[in-house]
Amino acid sequence: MTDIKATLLAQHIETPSWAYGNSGTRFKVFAQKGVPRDPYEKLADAAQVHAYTGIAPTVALHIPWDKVDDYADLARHARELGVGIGAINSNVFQDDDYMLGSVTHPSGRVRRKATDHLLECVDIMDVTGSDTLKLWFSDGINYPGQDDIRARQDRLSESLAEVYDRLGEGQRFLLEYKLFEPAFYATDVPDWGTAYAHCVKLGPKAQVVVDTGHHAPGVNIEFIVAFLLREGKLGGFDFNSRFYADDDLMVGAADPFQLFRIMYEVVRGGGLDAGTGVAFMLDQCHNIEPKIPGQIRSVMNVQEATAKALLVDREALAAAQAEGDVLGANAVFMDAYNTDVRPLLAELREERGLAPDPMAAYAKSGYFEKIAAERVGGQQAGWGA
Ligand code: LRH
Ligand code: MN
Repeated sequence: MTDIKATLLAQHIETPSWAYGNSGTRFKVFAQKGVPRDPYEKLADAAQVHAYTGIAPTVALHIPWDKVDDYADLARHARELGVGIGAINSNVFQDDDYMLGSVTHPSGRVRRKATDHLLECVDIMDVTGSDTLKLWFSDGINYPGQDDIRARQDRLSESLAEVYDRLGEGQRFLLEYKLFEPAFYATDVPDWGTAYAHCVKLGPKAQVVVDTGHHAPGVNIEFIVAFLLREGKLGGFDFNSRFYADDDLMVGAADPFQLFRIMYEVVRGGGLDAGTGVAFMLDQCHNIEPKIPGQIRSVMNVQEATAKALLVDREALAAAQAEGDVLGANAVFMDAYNTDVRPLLAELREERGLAPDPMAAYAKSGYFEKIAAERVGGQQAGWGA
């Protein structure tokens, strides 16, 4: 049990700055009281999640949603709050120039503009001390014939190569894939295979990020995780859950069993081992639920799935698998999943001086009432579209 506790104590989940801002769908973005107006206030809210869970010490930024005059000062502010700046997310999906693509656009001028933004994000990494650039491209086409699918891959790899060469010592980029949306016929990085192939060609500083909401219904995500880990190409996760498409709901909310199966392949593949460098990031939108509690609940969902995955009796499982004992093996797996790990996690929190129930402790803290009273006026943060 001590190893399991040690692994859980070392767990590190990164929360996304944009989860603390307003978000929604094309139908409506509902504003909520107390929402941050700038990246400084977003970091303050993220620090609350770390304060009550103990395992969320870094915050991913999104540029330009988190654009500031002085990124070194923002990093200093984060340190004062007891958190750090995590992955830097590029944004080449909201500028009018990118209607027909960004780094894959037919126009060299637009491709240049997009690549320069990616390079600017590496400059921000240099200043904030972040070692990870996360690249997601909304690039794609809506109608057959609209553009040349192969030529767009040539343009994409040219831009990725330039960014790859710009990466400094200890820096890497994670390439994110997504089946569709906003493109509705062909997306230029639609699946893990495309992302993997580009990353293998580029080199060790390029890895794949698995956003759990970016697959076709029915895709076995834990297979992709096992495969990428085996190849040393799993750079990280954008955790969320969904019932239909890229719903960006709380991780584990829609399918806690899937999250358990994913975390089991992470444990089995050494993805929690020190130095493996797999980034466990949340990428969610709390469209109708309170944001900070939503993040606390999400971090706890990953922690619970991880604890259950660590409880799988690996020896018994291997023995049953070797004997071809199908039901026996499945039973060993399900025993772990059906184990209530909440008492173990409450004990772990108390051992490190935290409240056993983070949700209740945050609710009692009065922090929400404080920010709701203070944060009046100004422009609430959102997706800045
Ligand atoms: C795209 C995505 C990507 C982010 C955005 C906030 O759907 O998953 O990771 O840039 O959401
Ligand atoms: Mn994502």
